[in-house]
Amino acid sequence: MTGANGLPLFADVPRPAAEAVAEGVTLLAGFVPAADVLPLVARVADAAPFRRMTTPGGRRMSVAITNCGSVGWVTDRDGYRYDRRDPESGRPWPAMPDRLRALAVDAAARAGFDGFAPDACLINRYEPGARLGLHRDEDERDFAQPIVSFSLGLPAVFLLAGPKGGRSRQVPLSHGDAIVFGGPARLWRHGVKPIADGQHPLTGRCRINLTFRRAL
Ligand code: MD6
Ligand code: FE
Repeated sequence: MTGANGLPLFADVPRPAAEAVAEGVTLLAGFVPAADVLPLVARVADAAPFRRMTTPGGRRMSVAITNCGSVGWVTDRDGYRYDRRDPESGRPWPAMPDRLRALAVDAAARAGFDGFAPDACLINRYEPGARLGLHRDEDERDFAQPIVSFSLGLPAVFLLAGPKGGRSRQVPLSHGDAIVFGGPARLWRHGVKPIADGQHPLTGRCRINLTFRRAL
């Protein structure tokens, strides 16, 4: 069977192509199986609810976060760090579901990072207007390991500053997209523009982002 342009149509094309956004930044459009991932996020959030944490500067983040994995990323007046326990409950973070880990490892491998071994998954929840300022992810020990990012729900505009900073590129991220962020880009500054208002059939009025990291 052929499509309108005469090229073959494959009903079961396994997965989307990887697109190099920049050296070390790979976009896997439509990679994330939302129907599998969202229930796992809900289960994590039952055990460790989303909450807005305070930055070292004393501001409350507009983004609400939780974690799963053997460690979780936290922020408070003392700084940013990875912690084995949820500071709200004093309990260990929920374990990283095997299915999530496997998806993250697969995404990393598709972008050329074999052997990714995430021990932390930070889950961000954005309501309309929430944003993430330009930052570098530098609280991890091994910058040879990439970060794998899954986007679900409302769309976002990811801001990507190059190696020298300066004007950021804007990378649109849709429901189901994965980004692998590593190599030369691993320490580049990046952020998320304020989320536009909207409704998504699976998440409602929010965007969910999962970032898988090797922290320790
Ligand atoms: C977000 N992502 O998309 C925030 N960090 O909501 C990040 O801060 C991020 O997507 C490191 C690598 C990939 C990311
Ligand atoms: Fe980041």
